[in-house]
Formats: sequence, structure tokens, C-alpha cells
Amino acid sequence: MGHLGTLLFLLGALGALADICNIPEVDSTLVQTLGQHLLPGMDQLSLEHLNPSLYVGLRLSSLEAGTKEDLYLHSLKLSYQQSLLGSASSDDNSDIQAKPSMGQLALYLLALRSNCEFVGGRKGDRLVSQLKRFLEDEKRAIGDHHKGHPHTSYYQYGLSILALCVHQKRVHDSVVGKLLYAVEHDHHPHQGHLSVDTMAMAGLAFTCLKRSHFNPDQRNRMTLAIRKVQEKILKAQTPEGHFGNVYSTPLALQLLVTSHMPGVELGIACLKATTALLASLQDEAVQNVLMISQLLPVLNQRSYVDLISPDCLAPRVMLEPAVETTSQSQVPEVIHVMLTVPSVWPPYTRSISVPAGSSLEDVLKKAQELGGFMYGTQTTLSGPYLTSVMGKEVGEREFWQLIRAPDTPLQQGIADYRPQDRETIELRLVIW
Ligand code: B12
Repeated sequence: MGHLGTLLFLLGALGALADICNIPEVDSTLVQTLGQHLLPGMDQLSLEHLNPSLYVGLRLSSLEAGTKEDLYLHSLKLSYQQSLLGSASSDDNSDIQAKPSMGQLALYLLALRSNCEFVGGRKGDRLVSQLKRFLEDEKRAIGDHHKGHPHTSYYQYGLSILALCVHQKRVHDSVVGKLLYAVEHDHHPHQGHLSVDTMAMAGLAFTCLKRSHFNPDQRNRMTLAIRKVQEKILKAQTPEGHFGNVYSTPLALQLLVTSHMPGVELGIACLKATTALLASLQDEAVQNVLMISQLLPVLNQRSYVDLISPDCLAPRVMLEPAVETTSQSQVPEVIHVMLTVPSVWPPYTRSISVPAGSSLEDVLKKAQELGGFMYGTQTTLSGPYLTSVMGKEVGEREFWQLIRAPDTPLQQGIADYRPQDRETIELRLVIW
């Protein structure tokens, strides 16, 4: 009987280990290398290039960038306050600089919180009111019967609730209710699916609300919604181990580390995901600053929910600039990429020659130089976003999808994706 007791105790302990998501300690050199990708971006201090997500990622990581980091936060404060609260004259049409979106304002609030600041004072209160107004507008766009869509996305909707929550600002049950409904009815035939990233963000928002004891009347619904999000993320695990794809895995892990799932082997799924993630990092698949900013907290066993009470005194290691390596200059090999745009009239197809290692953006630039092709981009936190092709600007809920022929959507944007020789890239106008 004694032996059985010990056995049961051991099994219980193993079970407990298995239903929580532990991220193993990661090689510090790898973390340094990732962090180094953030440094050049930290010298770009104009509103268009400032990236609050970068600051949040760094503060929740095991790395620090010393005075650079302080200057960055200072610039964020100046630019965001000025553009969002600026004088009335900056509201007229002469103001060419776009105002930060709802999601960018939310990320700015997360950045403040990651420096252990609570948004406050007259200016802070106005920012909070703005974010609440944004959410109210989105709630109206979704509509009483949930037939509409937010102007931005459910991702930004969840992010905004999360940002208000970590600042201990409450939102009305009806606002939270829209996100709950979206998660609960994810298989709704007319609404499409929420991506793993969006689900994870919603789960992080609900987790924050629950931990803060906000919206008590919706507590049970939130518990069930978190469970649904966890299940959906686990179901999306690929044979290699990623949740969704390599780029949604960081947020998915952020959500899973905040929770446990009785009766489910969460520990194993997380271990598999971390192993897959580390393999992708070795292959240098994650170079995008925004992606690194979502990943660094996970590698430090942190998530955005930790911003409820961030630890600003936790020791962090100084980020050292990368050592420049001089590569032998060789005449680069030329590759040929077929660029095709069937969704315009007349359809466009042309083989474009570029040096090997060029990005898709280089291919588009070259095609434009050659004539007969035109494109336009918008700067976003993820990099240049393709907004127009052959003069066709995207309408509401449309986007120019990047596809590797015949039908594989790219998992990177035009600046990061590097086509192979003889590859065909299609730009396809689709509804999302
Ligand atoms: C919502 C969303 C979309 C929406 C954006 C429209 C909208 N009104 O929101 C749609 C469905 C259209 C979309 C399209 C694409 N997306 Co997307 N998207 C997201 C998501 C879920 C949230 C983005 C967001 O709102 N961020 C918060 C706000 C505050 O930041 P922002 O910079 O202001 O947001 C804008 C940009 O993110 C931009 N955007 C959206 N996706 C992408 C992708 C790239 C590469 C760029 C440069 C910009 C961009 O749209 C946002 C709204 O304006 C992220 C998930 C994530 N983990 O970040 C994926 C994500 C950024 N997208 C991704 C990808 C790959 C794409 C596509 C390239 C897919 C494709 N094969 O065509 C295209 C972009 C093509 C193009 N035209 O340049 C990847 C990027 C991975 C990477 N390596 O960087 C992510 C991380 C999803 C994933 N896990 O794979 N996306």
C-alpha cells in the first residue's frame, strides 16, 4: 500500500507538471542575438518608425539596452502624446502624419506599464478615454447582433482591452461581451475564423480581466472562453510543434504560460512548441522586429499579463551591439522570380531578375523600375505592408495577399521574404 501511495504521489506530481506550460531556459547567446536585431530600430525615433511593441518586448525580456531604452521611451511619450493629444490645428488636413491606431495606442499604454508607470494625470486620462471611445466605436461596428466587423480587427480589440486592464481601467461588460461572442462563435459560417494570434490575444485579455476581478458577471463566460482559446491553440499545433505557424507561436505560448489545463498534457505541447521555435531560430526564421518583440517575453518565461504588476527591478543583461562581420564581396548570382497579378485587367506576369538573397520588396522595386508594374506600401509595426498594386488600393476588409504559386500564402511580408530562383509569386486581392 505504501508503494502504491508513493507511486500515486509521483504520478500526481508528474500530472501537475504536465498540465502547466513551462518554457525551458534558453541559451543566453541566442537571446542576445535576437535582441541585437532590435538595436538598429531603436535609433529611429520618428513617430512613423517608433514601435511601442519593441519597448514592451525588451522590458519583459532578460535584456536591457541602458540609456537607449530610456531615450526610446521618452521619444514614444513625446510622439504619442503629441500626435494623439496635439493642438486642434494638428487635426486639420494639413497634418500629414497619420495618428496612431487603436492598437498602437494600446501598445503605447503597454509600454508605459512595462516601465511600471500607471497612465494618469490629465493627459493620461484623455488617452484612456480615447482608447475607450475607440472600443465603443468598434463595438458599434460589430453591431447589436454581431453581424458586422470591427474596423480594425478582433486582434486590436483584444489588445486594447488588455492594455486598459493592466492599467486597472475597466471596460463595460458590453465591450467585453463582443470579444467573448467572437471567441464563442468562432465557427460562425459568416464570420470566418479567428487566427491563433487573435485567439491568443483575446485569451490574454480575458486572463487579465479575471486576475483583476473585473467584469465579475462575465467571469464564467471568460473561464470558458479561455478554455476554448487554449483548446483551439493546442489543436492548431503542427507536426513540427508550432502553434499555427512559427510567427503565432510566441503569442500562443504567452497565453499558455499564463494558464493551466487540468487533464491535458499542456507541458508536453509547450515543450514541443519551444523545441520547434528554437529550431526555427537557429534557421534565422525570426528576424522581424515585431516578431522578436512578441517572442522575447516568452524566452524569459513572461507574458503581457505580467504587466498587471511588472517587475521593473528584475536584473537584465546588457544588450551588446552585434560584431560586424566583413563578408567577401563576390559578384552575386542572379535569380529569376516570376511576378504575377491575375486580379487586375490586363493581368500582369513578368520574370524579374534580381541578385540572389533579394527580398520580395526588391523584386517589386525592380518590376516597377522596368515599367508596367506599380505598387504602394504603408509603414506598420511589422514593416512595409503592401496596400496597392497596379494602382488598385485595398478597400475595407480587402488585402493584397502574398502567395507562392500555386497556392501557398507567405508567412512573411515583402521586406522579409526572400524568394528562391524560378519561384512564382502571386499578388492576389482577397477579402479577409
Ligand atoms: C490582423 C492581421 C492581418 C490583417 C490586417 C488588416 C487589418 N485591418 O487588421 C490581414 C488579414 C489583412 C493580414 C494580412 C497579412 N498578414 Co497579418 N496579421 C494580423 C495580426 C493578427 C494582427 C496585426 C495587428 O493588428 N497588430 C497590432 C497593430 C497595433 O499593429 P500595426 O502594425 O499597426 O498593425 C498593422 C500591421 O500589422 C498590418 N499587417 C497585418 N499583417 C501584416 C503582415 C506584414 C508582414 C506586415 C508588414 C504588416 C501587416 O495590418 C495591421 C493593421 O493595419 C498579426 C498577428 C501578430 N502576431 O502580430 C498578423 C501577422 C502580422 N500577419 C502576418 C502575415 C504573414 C500577413 C501576410 C503577409 C499574409 C499573406 N501571405 O499575404 C498579409 C500582409 C500582406 C501585405 N499586403 O503586405 C504574420 C507576419 C509574420 C512575420 N514574419 O512578420 C502575422 C504575425 C501572423 C502570423 N502568425 O503569421 N494580417
